[in-house]
Amino acid sequence: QQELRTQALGRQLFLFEELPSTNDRIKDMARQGGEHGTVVIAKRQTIGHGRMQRVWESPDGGLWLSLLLKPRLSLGDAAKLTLSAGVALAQTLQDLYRLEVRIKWPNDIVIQGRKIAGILGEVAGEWNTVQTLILGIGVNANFSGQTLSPKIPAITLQDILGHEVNLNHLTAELLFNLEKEVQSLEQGDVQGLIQRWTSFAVGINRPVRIEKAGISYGGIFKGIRENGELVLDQEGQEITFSSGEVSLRAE
Ligand code: BT5
Repeated sequence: QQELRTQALGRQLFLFEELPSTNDRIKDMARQGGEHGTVVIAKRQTIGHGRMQRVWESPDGGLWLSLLLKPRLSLGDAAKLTLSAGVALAQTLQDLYRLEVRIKWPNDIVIQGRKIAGILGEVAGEWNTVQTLILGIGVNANFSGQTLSPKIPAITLQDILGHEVNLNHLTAELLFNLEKEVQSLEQGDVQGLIQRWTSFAVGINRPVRIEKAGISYGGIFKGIRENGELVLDQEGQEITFSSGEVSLRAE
């Protein structure tokens, strides 16, 4: 906490040896009126969540963090905070470790084509009353990717760098960059966010394939709309996809 350079994010920080899921714990805190910027970190999670009931494997050595945000944003804009988290995380990994980081739509953080981190945005409570957003961020840091299930195409910072990283420092920089992104969105700079996101995107302006419900769509990945939808150009026809049960593959 001494390393923090933020105003709000991480000023309330709770560290646990083990939790089922940091997202679940911070949702409880949200219900009990937790403050904007509260952070929960666990050294390991026993049932880490991915999107759509998927499992996020969370052994010792990773950064498993959840954040409670009460941003001054409309519901629609608040949903963009998962994009902000992707940008902040990609920028942090690039700056700290000089790595070439990419974001694979909708929100996988990949290095050398393999997933190094994931983001899970959730809404806590009623949007109409208190707008509370939960951001869960998982970074494969100080463990070997071989500890994960063999079928998962993952990579870790330790695999790439050959040594462990300082998790406190990583956390402080991530929260600093994320706070900047939250503030820029609060100031209405959606275009800036889209631009930064696009600069990290896998397959932008290139042929990609989108798999959705067993159907494959080929086309040029033109970018994302303000609402985060992906725009595919199929021979002059634009089609859009929302995240969900959709996956993207660069050709
Ligand atoms: C995500 O889901 O990528 C969101 C992951 C969010 C994890 C954080 S950790 C702190 C907080 N607390 C939680 O409980 N969750 C958040 P999704 O896009 O659905 O990706 C899930 C898929 O990634 C799984 O189905 C696996 O194939 C793969 N996977 C699981 N564990 C992984 C890991 N450690 N590294 C890379 N890939 C993994």
